[in-house]
Amino acid sequence: MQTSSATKQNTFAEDVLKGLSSEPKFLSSKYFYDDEGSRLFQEIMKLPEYYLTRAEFEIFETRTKEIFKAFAAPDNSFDLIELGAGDGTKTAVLIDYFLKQNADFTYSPIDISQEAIDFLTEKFKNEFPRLSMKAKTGDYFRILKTLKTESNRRKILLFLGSNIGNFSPEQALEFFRHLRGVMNENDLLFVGFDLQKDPRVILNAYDDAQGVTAEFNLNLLRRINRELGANFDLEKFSHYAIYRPTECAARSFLISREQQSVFVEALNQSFDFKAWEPIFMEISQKYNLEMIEDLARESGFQVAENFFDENRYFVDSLWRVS
Ligand code: AVI
Repeated sequence: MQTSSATKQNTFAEDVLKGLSSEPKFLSSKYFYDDEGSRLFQEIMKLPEYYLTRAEFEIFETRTKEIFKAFAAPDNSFDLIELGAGDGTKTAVLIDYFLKQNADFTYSPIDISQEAIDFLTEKFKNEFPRLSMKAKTGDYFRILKTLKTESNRRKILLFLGSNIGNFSPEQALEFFRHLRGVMNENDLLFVGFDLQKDPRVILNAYDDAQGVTAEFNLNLLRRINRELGANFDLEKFSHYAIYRPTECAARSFLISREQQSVFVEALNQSFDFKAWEPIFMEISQKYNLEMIEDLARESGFQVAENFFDENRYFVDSLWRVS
């Protein structure tokens, strides 16, 4: 029988095969986050151009009281469930305040990465010894299905950091519909959306002067080299980002700087690149309030309240089931 890590590796290989055999070529940004990719993303979040994390942090710091009020009604008791928890820095602001209010709540971070969950559990155990925490690793929907019947308290699902932006609008709709299916009538969903703004500000966030975002993209080729035995020469690819205001979407590509062939041992196959051929790497969809309302309605929700930063760069949108 296959181990689960061998299965994961097969899925990775299959996805690479599918992406590099397509026209135009693509690779899935969900594979960005190996150890080095996660480290590079931490660096991105500190870049002067990458406003998203700071904007959402500002919302959490300045609107804590109102967020708490919206979460805790009617009886101060709820289960907080964070999808794709990462390092939990933003959530820590809320947890700290909720504990000080003596709210009766549990915190369940869910992540596909066991490493991320172990790190977060250790960190929060030290930071918040009074916190009742039930971390889970694995598929969001499978875990949420079990949580649906495990407790009859109000559940508040957090999906922060504009993670939804890495889905196409169609995938986002499907994701929210699926979430709706595992939620009860009184549950809430709290989602971080990056908003439309000056296109130059958005483009710079995905094309930083220090080249960290370029490294972040190129690192996926490095990962394919290491894990699937490929021979990508990173010098022969360069990062290129665009923002299309008509679609409200930033997109990242790696461009083959010359005609070349790359061999992937795990697939026992070569892939040909023409000079200047792109590999589509990532979408970062931006939203306006109308798009958010439509998305909520079409997936069975209703916007209850929006929390903005001062620049209105970002919104954390609280949805109730409709
Ligand atoms: C994780 N995600 C919300 C980031 C974004 O802004 O789309 C990933 C990222 N890609 C390049 N920079 C940051």
